[in-house]
Amino acid sequence: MLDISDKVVYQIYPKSFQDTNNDGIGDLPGIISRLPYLKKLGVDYLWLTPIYPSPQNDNGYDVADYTAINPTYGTMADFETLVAKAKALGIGIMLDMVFNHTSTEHEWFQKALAGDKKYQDYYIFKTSEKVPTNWQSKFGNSAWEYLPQLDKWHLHLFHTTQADLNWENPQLREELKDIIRFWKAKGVAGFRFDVINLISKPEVFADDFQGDGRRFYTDGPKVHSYLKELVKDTGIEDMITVGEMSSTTIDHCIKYSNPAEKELSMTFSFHHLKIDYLNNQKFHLQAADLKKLKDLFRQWGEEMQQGHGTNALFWCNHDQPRIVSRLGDDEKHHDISAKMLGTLIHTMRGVPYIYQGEEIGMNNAYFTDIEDYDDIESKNYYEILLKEGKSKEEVLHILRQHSRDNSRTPMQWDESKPYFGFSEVKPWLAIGKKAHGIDVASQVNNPASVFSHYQKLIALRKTEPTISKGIIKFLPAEETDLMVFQREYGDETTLVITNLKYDTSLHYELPTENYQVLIHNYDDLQAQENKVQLRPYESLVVKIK
Ligand code: TEU
Ligand code: CA
Repeated sequence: MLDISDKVVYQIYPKSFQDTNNDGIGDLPGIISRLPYLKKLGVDYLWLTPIYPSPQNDNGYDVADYTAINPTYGTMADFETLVAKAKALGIGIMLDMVFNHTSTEHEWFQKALAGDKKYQDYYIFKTSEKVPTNWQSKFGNSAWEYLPQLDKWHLHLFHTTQADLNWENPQLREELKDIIRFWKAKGVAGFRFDVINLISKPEVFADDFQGDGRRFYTDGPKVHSYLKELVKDTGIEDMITVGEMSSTTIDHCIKYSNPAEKELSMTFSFHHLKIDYLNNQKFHLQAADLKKLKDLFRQWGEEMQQGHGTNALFWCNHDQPRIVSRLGDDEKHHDISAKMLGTLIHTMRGVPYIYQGEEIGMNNAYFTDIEDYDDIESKNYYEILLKEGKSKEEVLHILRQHSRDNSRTPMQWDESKPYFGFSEVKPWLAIGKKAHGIDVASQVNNPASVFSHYQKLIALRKTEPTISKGIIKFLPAEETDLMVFQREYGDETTLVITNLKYDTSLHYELPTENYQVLIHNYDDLQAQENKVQLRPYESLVVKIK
């Protein structure tokens, strides 16, 4: 089994990372040109979100050809160069496998539309007088689309042009294994599996009178056997793999990631990123529930450990708002809170992920007009929320908090250049409105920068066995906003004490006054013997002697 305990993964959204042919869109040569930067940061793997031919209705998660490169991003030769150059730097490439659905422009779906029975059985078609079930798409509205030319409905848990695949069909499963084999042969180091826990649909498709239908297809009856078969038949159990698990449970994530199960190396779960959803609804806001956050980190940290599962540790990705704007303070305590949030993720048990721009503290987009947005989910919900009676300003306020475009604004390389050095022409999505003063150029050689703090966190995971291999134990903290956990390995203990809030100074009594500070996000430490004071967003990591 691959030892990934001291590894860190960097997620690249190629469309927004670096443009080199001045079409305003990021590309593979752009990623190649930034490998030295990524090496300096110290990451071990690069997860690329989909780079395959796609109509881009969902920015590439609508795949039209799984074994080719979208010409907008470059050529297969560019990809092979990226793999080789990354490997020469000790960096592995992870590709995104979108196996729950294909684009309706995929040749399989086109053949199905043309009446080819073999390919119709690659998808989920239903003949029905009315919509087969009342299930909702995750992007809003019905999860079924009627196809007049076939007089059938097809299932799409996401956009109407993302048709769900029928994993019951062994021929389809063989096709997907060949895709894995193709990229393995290209030298990729691992795979991220998109919403892989939705692939096992129920025998009977019934209406859901308690919800949007997700309870019928999430962590479905055959999901583990499908995964075991895919991993075994493609021989990827010794590669780094991660499954994106939508609305999942700890028990399933233990089964998905316990090495004895021979499924995946680790899982993404999202419960900790719904603490500011009112009634679990993304586009209805509430203040972040920090007590719930603490409980979730403890529960997922300790119970996954108990079951020998592995959490992918993350705040940010291409679907999530920027964490410093979401849970930190991007006005008064920008760097301090960005460093605190990074410290939390990088000292817990699991494999940390850094999303492009998180390492320099990039903020949300703060767009002010629906025309600024690109994301299909945001545009769908703009209409849905207006129909619910919300005003335009209310809806734009909600999108400013939770739109996926918050994380998709161009990477901010160098403010002295046009478009922050991302491109020489207007990018496909506008630079964020709170980008000023936040760029790689001003941070990469500044020891006090957010970048340098992330560099230290990554290095700490490689030098500090308590962090890479230690067990995790959450300690009681009477203050709601104080999160305390320790990592134990052999006779060594590392303590992580964090003040999650902006307006309080909290005190904590260390078990001894013999400690060594491993990393800290303030310049000075306010302590009397073993009593430390934690100012707003203060995060202190100490090794107990
Ligand atoms: O995301 C699935 C997913 O759970 C999120 O899209 C979430 O449902 C959505 O953001 C609402 O909160 C994966 C990809 O990460 C996402 O970019 C794709 O749009 C989606 O699957 C479909 O492939
Ligand atoms: Ca380009």
